[in-house]
Amino acid sequence: MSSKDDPIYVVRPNLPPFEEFTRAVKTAWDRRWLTNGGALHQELETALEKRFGGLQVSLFNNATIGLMAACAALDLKGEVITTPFSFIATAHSLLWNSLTPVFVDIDPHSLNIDPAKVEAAITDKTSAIMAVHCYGHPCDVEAIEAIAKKHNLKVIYDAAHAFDLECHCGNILQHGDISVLSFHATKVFNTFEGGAIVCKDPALKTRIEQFKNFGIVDDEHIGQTGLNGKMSEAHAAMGLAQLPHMDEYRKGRARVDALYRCELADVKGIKLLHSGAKTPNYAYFPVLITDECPISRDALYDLLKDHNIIARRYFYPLISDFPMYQALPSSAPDNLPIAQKASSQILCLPIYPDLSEAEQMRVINVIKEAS
Ligand code: T4K
Repeated sequence: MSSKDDPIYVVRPNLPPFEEFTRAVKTAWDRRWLTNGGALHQELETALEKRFGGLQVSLFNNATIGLMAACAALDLKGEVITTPFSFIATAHSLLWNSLTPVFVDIDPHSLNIDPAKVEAAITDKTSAIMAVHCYGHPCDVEAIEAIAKKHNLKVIYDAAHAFDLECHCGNILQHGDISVLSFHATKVFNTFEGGAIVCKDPALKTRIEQFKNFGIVDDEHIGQTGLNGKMSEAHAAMGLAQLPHMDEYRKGRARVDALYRCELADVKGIKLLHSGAKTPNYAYFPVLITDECPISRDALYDLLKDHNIIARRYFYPLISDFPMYQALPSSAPDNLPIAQKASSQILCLPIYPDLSEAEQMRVINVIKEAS
């Protein structure tokens, strides 16, 4: 039973019944097989491949290492066009591969990378586009793919927010050369920490599998400067225990999404965003606190905190404003006016499957009273 003063966080991890997790993990105990591609790892990988309609899945210990592996597996060089409006891991994966991020502005409605700006930023050094389905709102995949095809570029989707997300042509993960999912505790599907690379090409999956296992080809050969990106059996057990509950989790988040939309639709200065997905995953509930709102975004964020409601400003500051990116020519604020504005107005409200109506009304009432 929660009290009226208990903290309400932006997200809380989905948790299956504890015994379902321990039952799964006990099988690894009994086998004394804890990591390095064990039976649970294999079972989760196969279950996800089936769920994703036959795409190739390679499990990882988190999405950040997955993004780094994706760049290495595609042998990217030079510049990669990307969005400044994301979690820092998106761009860090490029720096770790000695690639230069080239930031382009975002679309004001989806807050995803704007394909029209992508084309203008292509140079003879560009090797790829790294786009993000921010908040589980699909990118304009067709436009991105047309540009990539025309200019012979690779496409990586940072799909950290995009588990169980369908655009009008089906599973969003079928697009691009590679998509990278996050299974972090705060994500729609979690394995405590974890992630996966999804691709179509079995040969590419083989390179990725070797990369995540130190680059080992066989017991006498190392093919690449790989990393340790493996998912353990305990993490895979958590994933297997979560999978049967995904529909109920989605329904819970859809209920929360619907109540916000109903209660906040007419609140002055609160702009609701729309996912544009055929089947949304309701991963986040972002709103923009616009200039018409009587209270600023930061004042509302602080006010919610005073009520023990821990909303988050995903994504403020912009990646391009952090020290290791600031000096890049593409980081200049006048190159990114829409992203700058969105970053100053964004607020992600609490959403998770078991957020109760009473808890959610606490959030809504603070916003309504302030607006
Ligand atoms: N690309 C994108 C677009 C991403 O958003 C992310 C990660 C990545 C790549 C990289 O994925 P991973 O390498 O992590 O797989 C969180 C997450 O740590 C991060 O995974 C996520 N994006 C990012 C958007 O959010 P923080 O620093 O905001 O997390 P934290 O610890 O403040 O947690 C948020 C709230 O969740 C807390 O206020 C309370 C609640 N919480 C958190 C944890 C960890 C719980 O209730 N239980 C928990 O166990 O980064």
